[in-house]
Amino acid sequence: DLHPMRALFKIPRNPPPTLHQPELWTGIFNDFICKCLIKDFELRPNVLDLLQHVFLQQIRGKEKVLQKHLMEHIDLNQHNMNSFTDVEEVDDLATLEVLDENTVADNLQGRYAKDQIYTYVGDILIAVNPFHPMDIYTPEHTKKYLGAERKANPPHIFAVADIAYQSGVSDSTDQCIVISGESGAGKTESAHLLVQQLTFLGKANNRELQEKILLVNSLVEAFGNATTAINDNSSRFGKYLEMKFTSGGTVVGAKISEYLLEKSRVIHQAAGERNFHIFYYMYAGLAERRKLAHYKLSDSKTPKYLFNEHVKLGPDIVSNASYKEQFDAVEQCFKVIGFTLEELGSVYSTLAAILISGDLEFAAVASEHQTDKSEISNIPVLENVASLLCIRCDELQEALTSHCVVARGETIIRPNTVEKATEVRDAMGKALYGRLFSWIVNRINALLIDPLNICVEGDNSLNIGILDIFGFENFKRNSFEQLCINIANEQIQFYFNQHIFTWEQDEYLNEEVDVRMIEYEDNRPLLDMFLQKPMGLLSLLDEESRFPQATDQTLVEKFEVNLKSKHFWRPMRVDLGFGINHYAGKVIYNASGFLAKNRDMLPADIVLLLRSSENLLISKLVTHPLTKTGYITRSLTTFIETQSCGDSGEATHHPRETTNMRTQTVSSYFRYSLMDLLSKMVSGQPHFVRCIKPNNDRQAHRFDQEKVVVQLRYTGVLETAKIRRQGYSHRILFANFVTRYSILAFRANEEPAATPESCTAILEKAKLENWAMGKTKVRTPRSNM
Ligand code: AOV
Ligand code: MG
Repeated sequence: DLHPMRALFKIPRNPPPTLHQPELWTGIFNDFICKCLIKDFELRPNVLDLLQHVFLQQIRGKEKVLQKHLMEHIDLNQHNMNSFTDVEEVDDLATLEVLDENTVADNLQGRYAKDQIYTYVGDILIAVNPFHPMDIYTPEHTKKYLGAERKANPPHIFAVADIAYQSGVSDSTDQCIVISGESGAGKTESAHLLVQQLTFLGKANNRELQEKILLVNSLVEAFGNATTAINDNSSRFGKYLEMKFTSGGTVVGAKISEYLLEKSRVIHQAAGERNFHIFYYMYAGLAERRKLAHYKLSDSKTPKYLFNEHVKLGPDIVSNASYKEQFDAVEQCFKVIGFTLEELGSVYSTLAAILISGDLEFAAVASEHQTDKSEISNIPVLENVASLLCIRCDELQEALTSHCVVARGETIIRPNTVEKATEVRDAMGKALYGRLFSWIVNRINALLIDPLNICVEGDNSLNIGILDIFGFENFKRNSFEQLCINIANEQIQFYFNQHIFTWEQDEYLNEEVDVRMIEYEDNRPLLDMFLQKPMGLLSLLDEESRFPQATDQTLVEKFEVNLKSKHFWRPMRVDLGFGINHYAGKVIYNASGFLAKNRDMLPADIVLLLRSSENLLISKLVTHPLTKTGYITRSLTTFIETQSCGDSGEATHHPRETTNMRTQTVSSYFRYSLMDLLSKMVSGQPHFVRCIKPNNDRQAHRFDQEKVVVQLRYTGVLETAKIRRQGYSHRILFANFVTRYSILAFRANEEPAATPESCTAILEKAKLENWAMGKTKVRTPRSNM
């Protein structure tokens, strides 16, 4: 029964051709290929090969083989038939007749009302946050989008996973999916869905591995996400998850890179915000298991680091059922991924030590000679911390309340004031947490980078990376963390622009194709203002951080004198305030604490003490040069030498370790991270997902047009639609075009040269119009033209 084939190839019913009529079949085949061309229905090369093979077989009269192949083909590609039915135009904004802000917003709103949260702009996916659970991520959907033609199904995040996977496998090139959008827009959820679909696509032979990969996100997010004023599950770090596949497309492992965890959250949370999830999960989980005491925690007195005076977050932590469940889930993730019970115990001890250290109190010791000495006023707390960290109590006290200075070869011990001791305490908490986080990530990587050693050396393995960072933020009060987060977003936007506009239009010029250039908002001047050396904002911050006498006030003044940019301004009546006109809007920052946060000092006394810990994990945290932690002993100058803008090769190397005790500043580490990230993104073929937040109240079914229009504007969606509509993006190298479509104008056994002439012959034979011939590529018309 050739019925499905009949529909696909439009085989006449009356009279039906028999398998003995080769000319008739060739005609049908040609029509089919032609239609593919016109409909912009990309035949994947392997499918085309198969088809050609099938027809060649047929022409030679091998009917049985033909029939088998055809049936197989059709079996695999049932969905292809849909692509010949008319597709709703609104699925792709680039196909809109009228392209302006309102039409685009109306279109998205109309779709949103019908719960169609996904829309394409050419090859880019727009995802509007539904703010309610959707039933479009079921196993049925997973299957529906498997190897499906883009137009066969409504736009979907699974389709993005599929195209990345298919092009990765067929072209043997690394792929990179870049997810962007402001805080709470849905980036992290999208990243989860992509991993889910990619794991399915890359069917591991090993179920266990599949399960592990699916758990990675949940585990790192328990440690790296927190409730903020904008998002209850806000990412407080940047995450690049690379899934590794064999050249044949089987998933064999995963690797995470983390960027710039917001460590300051450990010791302080802004109004209405919380500490990292894991602390609450653990607290509630241990309480339920009656194990709080084992970790020196008390259920009657919540640790200060957990208790936010702005929110009523007291006793409910212990009884919170969801926290308890989450704790079980996190522990399960740890176990499945392969952490040992001993490691788990060490992780909990470290977390408990951090929490309890926040309750250490200092009092000034007044003596005749020195009035700036301090001592710990709650020794039982000190004992608990020391016991959890497996270090000596008296040594901890000493490291907190005094510090060593080496002068003329002599070591002198100087006391710490109460203020200084408190700083050291907080610095220790932040450092321990930051390093614990990096250790967990590194450990996951060790367990998950091709654990079965499937990709032997020399195998062209394939990476698909998913970038999910912290989104653009604008709070009532914005500090150093928001500045870093927003610069990172600025960088991603720049990369998007480069890819979509600059490189695209350069290609027009190179190909000498005459098209109208699209104007877009270039945020390069802004990025330069931040990153340039030596007069960019980050360089100025570093310079000021090196002066012991500098204050946050002198820092802001330095900015004001040196930053000659219309994007920088000083607001009236805001002490220590400065404003930046970001691509995504104006933000006023408060420079209070900038210098201290940037210096991010961890006294050597604390490092040496922790190194002596009998807890292997603790001593490892401060001994090993963990990648990406960026505090230990890296020389700033070595570090800066490794950063030549645009030199992606260099940027991936970590700065050399030196014995220099000078600590690296956060901003220089941040700059390095950005370069590292960029080099990763540039090395793969990018796919973009742009998340849009439909309202500020996290409400389902509410579409605030104004809010959406602002996002569409700053992300350049309209311009993207315009450039995609020009259609030159659908272009094929001469060689590929000739291989794919030669059958239309040449005989099967002919091998026409990959020249414009051959392409022209094919296009003319197919009776196509609106095509354009470049110098190396041919632009084919799209169905919407
Ligand atoms: P973000 O990653 O973009 O913010 P999230 O991915 O955490 O944003 O999304 C915020 C919330 O929106 C989630 O917790 C869900 O409640 C909801 N949400 C998002 N996408 C979906 C979806 N596809 N289906 C259902 N609900 C969704 V930040 O990390 O703050 O920048 O730093
Ligand atoms: Mg997130």
